[in-house]
Amino acid sequence: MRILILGGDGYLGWPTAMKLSAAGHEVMIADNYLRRRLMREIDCEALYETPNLHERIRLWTAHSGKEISSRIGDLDDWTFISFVFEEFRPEAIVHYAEQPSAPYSMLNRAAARLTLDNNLGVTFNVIHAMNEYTPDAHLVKLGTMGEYGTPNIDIEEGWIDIEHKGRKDKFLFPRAAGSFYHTTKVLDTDMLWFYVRVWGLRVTDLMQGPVYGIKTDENSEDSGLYPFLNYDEVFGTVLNRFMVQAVAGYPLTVYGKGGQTRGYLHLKDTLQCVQLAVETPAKAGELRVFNQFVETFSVNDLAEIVRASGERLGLNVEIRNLPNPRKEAEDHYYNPVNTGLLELGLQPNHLTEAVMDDMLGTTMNYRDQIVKERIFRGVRWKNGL
Ligand code: USQ
Repeated sequence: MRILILGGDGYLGWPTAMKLSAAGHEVMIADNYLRRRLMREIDCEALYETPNLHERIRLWTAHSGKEISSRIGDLDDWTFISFVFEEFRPEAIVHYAEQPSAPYSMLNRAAARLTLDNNLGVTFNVIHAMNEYTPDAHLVKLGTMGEYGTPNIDIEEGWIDIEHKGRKDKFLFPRAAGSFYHTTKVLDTDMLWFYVRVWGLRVTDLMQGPVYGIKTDENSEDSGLYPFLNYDEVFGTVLNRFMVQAVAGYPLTVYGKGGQTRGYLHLKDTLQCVQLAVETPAKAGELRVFNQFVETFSVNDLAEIVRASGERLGLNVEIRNLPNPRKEAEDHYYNPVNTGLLELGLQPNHLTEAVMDDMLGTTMNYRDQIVKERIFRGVRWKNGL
């Protein structure tokens, strides 16, 4: 298939590009290096340097013998995105091209505005470009489990049947996001659902939990192909942060009581899920939603798993509960359904001791590059920084 990966330079986008290229698809990446720019601007650069997209692609071709093409530009700019769609005519589009950080979106007004404009603007342009150039293509859009929040009932897979005063109908499962970033994903979902209804687009919306990990089948022999590994408070996800904290000898930063529970998955499983979704497209006029995670953990569970792994690898890991800078439930019911992707064939990679030790061991290779000041600065949900 011809697959266009929007945001293909990112933590998930680059490994996805290699995975789909390895599987024999024709891959084009579009990216404007927004993530790299924001990381530099707020001093949240990743644990190690990563080559730019052109260099990454050269390394991938040398490693695999396969070609990936790339276009650098802003997908919020209609001239650029329409050029990319007209030129490449994708059969599938994987859309990661969003500002992905909840804390970034809560920093200040300008950061919230950038998140709103970029995320909604790009999704809007993608929808219009599909309608104009590739109306039969399939959009695989990265949403987030955080769209649902933490309701006191089971979380269904995207939709819920409701019986009200003797009548029944099916609705999008109620959304109650916990950050402004997550809210932009809810707005994306609503916008997609509107255009699916009126224009009959094919869309898969993946409600993904926090991702962890570095190595995949494609990059494990060449660290030049690794994705960014962020450990800072803004762009790092919790388990990746805890690994770096453990290596740095920095007490693990559990926010509040640590009972916050989410559905987690290894980077390899993100790739499997996206590949499965791309290769079994949604029907025309269907908004298909999958809950994309493998297992649930509380923050306390993760801290304990990292502490135990550290002990096995000779690190002395401390855990510290900090006042929670976010506004979120710290002790709550959480029971989301995730059968859709398993039915499509997902073979989960669980967070076993071996997986944890391998990730922590890899992180230890970069011990000297850790900048401790980046680990915690306390971006508060109420008044930003
Ligand atoms: N947390 C800590 N200590 C830390 C960092 C985080 O206790 O040092 C807690 C947070 O308060 C939260 C949980 O760990 O309760 C997860 O936080 P996170 O930063 O790993 O994840 P989040 O901000 O929700 O965002 C990440 C990705 C985002 C994706 C989302 C999936 O950055 O792109 O959409 O995970 S989900 O969480 O399911 O919404």
